[in-house]
Amino acid sequence: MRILLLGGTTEASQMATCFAANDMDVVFSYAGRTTAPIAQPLPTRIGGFGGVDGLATYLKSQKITHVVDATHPFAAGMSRNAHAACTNAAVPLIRLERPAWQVGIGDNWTLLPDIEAIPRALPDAPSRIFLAIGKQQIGLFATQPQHHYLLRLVDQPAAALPLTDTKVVVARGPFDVAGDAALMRDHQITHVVAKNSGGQGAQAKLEAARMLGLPVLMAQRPVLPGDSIASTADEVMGWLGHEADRGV
Ligand code: 3Y8
Ligand code: NAP
Repeated sequence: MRILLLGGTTEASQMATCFAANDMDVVFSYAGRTTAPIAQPLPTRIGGFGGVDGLATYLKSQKITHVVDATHPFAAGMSRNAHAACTNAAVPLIRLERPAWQVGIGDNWTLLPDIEAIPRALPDAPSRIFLAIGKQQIGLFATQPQHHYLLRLVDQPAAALPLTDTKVVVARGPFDVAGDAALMRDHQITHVVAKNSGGQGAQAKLEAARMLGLPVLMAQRPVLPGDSIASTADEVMGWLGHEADRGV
């Protein structure tokens, strides 16, 4: 059994620790989105595969027998490519995915179908927006230049940002409620923008928003293919054991 673990999330790091503890033959894969990703206890590759065909070629050349997709719920491109490549190559695939956040008492959420729908859901009047969605999609908000944007990014931006009135905070999660509440108060935030990532790493801003009585514009997750889904590392280990029993 030789496993490709598609990473980039807390769950992927937990899965990596489990695989390493069991001395399993695994390659960990990062997209290469950040300058200094967290080191993993497994042999690690960094960078794209070159689409579905590139991934299929990788599976064959590396003699991968199973793929665990532990990428982020919003990493739809990778998950869709993994499903297509594994289907073509008849390599078993499972997705390790954390449950979505559910709105709770005291939350003031507006649910949007995706990130693209959020800019036009913002108020017309100039406001102070906490954009905690990374850097890849902040350009969408250029259509709403009247606002001040607080951007939390993993790395200092290398190029000019597509927004004018911004304040950048460079920080890597997981975050805590007290820190996020202080950040929002210090920057007099009026609205929080988030994607329904689930998990603990990005949840603090939602609890801080509830504490401060701030509205949250929440993007729903993309729909992903595949019917083998696990929510814990143990479930993945069980699936692999079952696969091994099947002689796969
Ligand atoms: C490169 C690997 C681990 C994984 C830690 C998790 C938790 C901390 C919270 C906020 C939200 C956001 C963002 C976030 C969190 C964890 C997890 C998570 C959100 C690293 C990492 C990589 C990335 C990529 C990065 C994205 C961006 C998203 C920032 C490493 C640190 C906003 C998602 O600047 C960029 O281009 C950043 C891009 C994709 C979302 C986006 O669309 O911009 N993650 N994040 C992975 C790779 O190269 O394959 O550098 O160590 C991983 C983590 N980020 O092992 O403990 O599991 O979610 N990551 C979101 O959830 O909204 C921050 O600020 O409140
Ligand atoms: P994406 O849009 O779904 O993927 C775009 C392309 O990036 C993929 O087609 C693939 O390139 C490459 N890629 C993505 N994940 C990869 C991986 N683990 N290993 C190798 N190549 C990968 O991905 P994304 O949303 O930019 O996320 C990139 C990474 O950040 C993922 O590992 C994800 O888990 C992590 N992350 C994302 C978010 C988020 O909000 N999107 C949050 C936290 C962490 P090729 O087509 O060339 O193969």
